[in-house]
Amino acid sequence: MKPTLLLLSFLAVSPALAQTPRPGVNYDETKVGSDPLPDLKLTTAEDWTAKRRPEILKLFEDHVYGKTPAGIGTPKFEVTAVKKDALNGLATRKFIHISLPNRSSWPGMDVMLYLPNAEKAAPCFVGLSFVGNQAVSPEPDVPISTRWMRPSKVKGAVIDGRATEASRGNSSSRWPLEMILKRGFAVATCYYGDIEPDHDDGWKDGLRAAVSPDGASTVWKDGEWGAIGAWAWGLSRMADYLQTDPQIDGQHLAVIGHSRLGKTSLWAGAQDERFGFVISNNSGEGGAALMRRDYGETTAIITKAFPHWFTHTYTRYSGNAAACPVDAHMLIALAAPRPIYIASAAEDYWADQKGEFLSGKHASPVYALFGKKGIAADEPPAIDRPVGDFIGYHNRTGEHNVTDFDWTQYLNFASRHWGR
Ligand code: GTR
Repeated sequence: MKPTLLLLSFLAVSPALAQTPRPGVNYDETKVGSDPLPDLKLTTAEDWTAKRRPEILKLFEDHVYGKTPAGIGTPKFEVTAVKKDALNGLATRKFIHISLPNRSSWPGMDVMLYLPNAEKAAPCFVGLSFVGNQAVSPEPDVPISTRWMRPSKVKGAVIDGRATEASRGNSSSRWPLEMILKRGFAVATCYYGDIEPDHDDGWKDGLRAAVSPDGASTVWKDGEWGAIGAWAWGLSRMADYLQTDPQIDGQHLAVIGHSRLGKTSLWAGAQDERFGFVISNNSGEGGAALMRRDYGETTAIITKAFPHWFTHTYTRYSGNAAACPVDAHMLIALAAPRPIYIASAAEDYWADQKGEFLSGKHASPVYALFGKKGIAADEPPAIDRPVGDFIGYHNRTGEHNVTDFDWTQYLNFASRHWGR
């Protein structure tokens, strides 16, 4: 197959949607560039599974996220609390502490799990949060995270790097628990900072230092993992626990994440095929958006602002994305033939909505190898019009966020593919 040519724009961005330009950032569709995407080199489904998929996975390890080290250890699960009448009787709520007995310097992760109060084992959405369990849940008895946290937009919610009472429920609109539980799905979540605090030196207090032979003196080399890799590892440990819980249908786990945690969700889904459905909510650059398109955030911007998220090698592609042997369509393709959903938001130009659509579009030939339809349309759909079969896509009204509209599509997609 010939390398796919990036399509130059067919539609100029409508003036009504035009983004306030940031100096040095391109929002002009005619200037996105036309570098060809790396060739998927497709032959057969068998060849993809046995050869090409592992090759591409390794390219993402070497050039983008780094390799998850082997031999980290066997996690220990402690169910620390169970409440059978959570959310006014709708759900059972459990807290599970996941730790590594052989890595005692890592404080471990506190997972919050909501299960529908039903006889049948429930399929489960698995995702990390930005501000802790107390911010996800509307319930006042959820312990407040004691870990380091980034400053919050909500006044008083985080003081001196710690969450306060004012953080309670702040993220609950992003986690519509009732809606999800009423549809028969469970939700497992955990604060991402439990795994590694999200700042340049956060790794020193997180999993990566605990696992590295050089501890907090480690000098990270090309191909070694970054924070996204560590967070993705945490998602897989949540899957480990969920597969032991008889109230969970461990064959039906969906991994979900927003923004930097959407990048994380894609990387977790790429590495861990137990995630039978992968969801990227507004993941943008370094996630679902094609890096070869110069639109909104670029490799140059992200590697300067957040070098700790990625492997060191990735900085080579700053201002030079065309030299990177992978692009986002290959990351999406790593989910094949499992269902995957990519969501954009109409005001989230920074994440490059069209670049997110095109990664799904250009991953579709891999799904075709398996006799599955990805995205048939050549052009992004109208706002609020979901498209796609095994690769779903929508561009929702509004800004960079997770809303009920997004969740409705994920629930519908999961129900459709899982017959639930
Ligand atoms: C932005 C970053 C994006 C996205 C976002 C987020 O500042 O440039 O790539 O990850 O943060 O995670 O909220």
